Amino acid sequence: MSFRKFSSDADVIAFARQHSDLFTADEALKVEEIGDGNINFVYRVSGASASLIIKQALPYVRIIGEGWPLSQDRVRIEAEALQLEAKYCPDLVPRVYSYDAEQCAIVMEDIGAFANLRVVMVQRQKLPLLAEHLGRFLADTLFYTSDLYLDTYEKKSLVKGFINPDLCKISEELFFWDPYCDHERNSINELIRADAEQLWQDTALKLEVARLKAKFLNQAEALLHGDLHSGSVFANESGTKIIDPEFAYVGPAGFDIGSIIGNYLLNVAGQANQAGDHAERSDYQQWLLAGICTLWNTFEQGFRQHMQTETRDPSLQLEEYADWYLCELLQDSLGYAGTEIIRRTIGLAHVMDLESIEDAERRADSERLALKLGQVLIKHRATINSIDQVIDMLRQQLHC
Ligand code: SR1
Ligand code: MG
Repeated sequence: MSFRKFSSDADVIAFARQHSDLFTADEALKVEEIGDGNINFVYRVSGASASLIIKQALPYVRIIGEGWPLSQDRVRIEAEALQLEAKYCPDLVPRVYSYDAEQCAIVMEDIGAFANLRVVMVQRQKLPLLAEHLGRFLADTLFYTSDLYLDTYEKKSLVKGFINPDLCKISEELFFWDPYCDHERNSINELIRADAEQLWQDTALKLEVARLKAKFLNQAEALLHGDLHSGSVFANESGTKIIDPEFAYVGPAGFDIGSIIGNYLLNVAGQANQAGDHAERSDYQQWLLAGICTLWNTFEQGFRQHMQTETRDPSLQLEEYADWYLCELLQDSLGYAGTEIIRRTIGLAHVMDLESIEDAERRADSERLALKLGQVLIKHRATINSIDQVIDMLRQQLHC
């Protein structure tokens, strides 16, 4: 039998029954297609006693169609990445019940009790454990998949298992190429076109973006989630689930940290002009900045602790090396945060944090602020040695 897109609810239900033992034989099941991402189809199958999620990868990008073919190996990569992440932080990822290579589908835990972080942030909800959870996820997944923990053979085998050229190509182009020229894939609010054109002339910026891209292409440092934006995080008051690691590959650790910090800052930029009470929006911006600080501090503490107690290679055990490594990683993370912010503002794939601002002039103001934050992070990252300096620099830009 060869690959076939699910063609009906009955088809999806039969697959769910075949690949899990959650449901009783006589239980009536219903199916909803709940995918709102750019790339795949996602179904929720639910009955009276239980529910689960099925994600199917078609041989093309969902929002574009057959004109943008995409390897279905991404679904194997996602299933394996989720299973590996679950080894180190089982509470922070959905459980994989089953992976069917032929149907290019993963059957996994329904995380319907959690809300999409992008929506949470647009609605200005404060989740007390979010930043710590994200910091811990990053410390554990990035450390335990790096040469700081794995031996030579384990690490090389990890690199080999996560060769992900189609998905890497998307990021290589959408992060580091399109937004820095007049590319046909870009989507630019006419009101900020002049700002985009100015950015395209900024050679100092483009040099820094080229350096970040070179690391993305060459630095096989740790297994990345690869697409750690707010839409890949589901959270509530007591828990956090990180989903969708189909872009996983072994790359520079700062890319994941920067992607999520960039998404915090996209919301900060959006809050400047969202509808609603000014004091409430400013207070939420402060909460987001404090969250970035907590996220990094949790990450740094966890990662440093792992280095001190679990790095076996004596040549990497020096405390001064840990200091240097973490400072370099902070600077990389800021650079990648900047590229995420810029590509979400003038590139192909935009975000609700900015798009939901109805008034076009106000949206343009937030987009300009986002471009400014992105550029400052990319260009000034080398002057930064601590997260407190980052927050000071951001406050200066935000006048808050
Ligand atoms: C065509 S894919 C556009 C974006 O959606 C994914 O979630 C990734 O972020 C990608 O860059
Ligand atoms: Mg995704």
